[in-house]
Amino acid sequence: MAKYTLMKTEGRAKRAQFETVHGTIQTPVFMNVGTVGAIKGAVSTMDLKDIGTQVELSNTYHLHVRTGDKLIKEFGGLHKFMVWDRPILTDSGGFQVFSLAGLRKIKEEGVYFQSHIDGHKIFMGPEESMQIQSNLGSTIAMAFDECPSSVASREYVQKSVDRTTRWLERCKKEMARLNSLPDTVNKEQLLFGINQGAIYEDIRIAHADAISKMDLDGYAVGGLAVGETHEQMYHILDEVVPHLPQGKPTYLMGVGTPANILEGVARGIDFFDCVYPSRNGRHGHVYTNHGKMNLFNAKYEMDPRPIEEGCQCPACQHYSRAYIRHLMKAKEMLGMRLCVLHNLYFYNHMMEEIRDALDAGNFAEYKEMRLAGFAEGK
Ligand code: PRF
Ligand code: ZN
Repeated sequence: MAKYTLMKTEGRAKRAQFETVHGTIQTPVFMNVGTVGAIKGAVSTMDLKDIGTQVELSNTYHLHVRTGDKLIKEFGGLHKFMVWDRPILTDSGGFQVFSLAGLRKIKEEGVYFQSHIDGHKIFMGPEESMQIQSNLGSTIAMAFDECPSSVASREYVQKSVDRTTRWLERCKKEMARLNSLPDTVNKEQLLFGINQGAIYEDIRIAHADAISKMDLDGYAVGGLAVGETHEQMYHILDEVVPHLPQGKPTYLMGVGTPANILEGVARGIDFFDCVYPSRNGRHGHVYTNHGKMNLFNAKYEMDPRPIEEGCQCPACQHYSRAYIRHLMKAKEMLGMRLCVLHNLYFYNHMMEEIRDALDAGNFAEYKEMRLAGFAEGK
């Protein structure tokens, strides 16, 4: 049902739009992370509209263990529950299980693990992940994958990737079944496959070729930004993205810094997501055109300027560095909220500039200008 239209290319960079039942996404796009159905830092879905968010991202695992996807389905789905009518992407749970859950055991059928909330035993396999995401009714569901460690052996990675391919086939089948049921929240839910293979190019390429044949709605590159160097990550993207379908959206999972995003766009990525802007904002670290700034620094104590001169975000339109620093030091929630709003606006706005640069055919210059600015430092 979804339609991906490639509007412009510059080198490998793509400027496209992706039409979904919840509206059209202009890419390249940065999805704003709201793990439990809320952007951390007391940011509401009304705020998200003000700061230009196109896609919200939530997590299967978190919503399954707390409040529960069955109740959310009964409520009418995640869109209705969190009051957000634009696209939502849900991550499949695989990655969160590996990074959060207690004792776990990976088997052919799926993963056995303990809840990070109360330790109770849970099983999640491809079918369960698809069922949970279907109950949530997200616009885009992610396939259930294993993200092997960046230092896993070649033998382990090959075995893991083969299993991830079999899991993907099961996800596709289960999603088709769920989308055809009468009481499904979103019968047009889309499925993105995930490429894995750690830093082994040949495993990655063979896997990309295999999943590309499966005619999915989009393709993610997972298993990056998990401890390898930026150069290794860029090299993998150079090798792998050309093996994914040009006529489908690509998604680089969990990436990254503004510089990583510029490099990802240059290598053909459409979708990004990362906790950096919200997590850093909660710690008083804010993004500027000249690198990150720590608002706790004493030099901002009496600084009357906004975080970034000319920034149109809700924080910079009204408040000074001095006041926001004061709020952060006093541990007032408003301090975090203003920093997170600024950071998300900064990312969303950079993506808009990237799209404009691609439209105008000067992305390469834009990228160099931005990277030079970030490198100057604050
Ligand atoms: N798989 C899934 N989600 C993810 C990742 C992955 O490999 C990553 C890796 N950067 C972030 N989020 N399902
Ligand atoms: Zn701002």
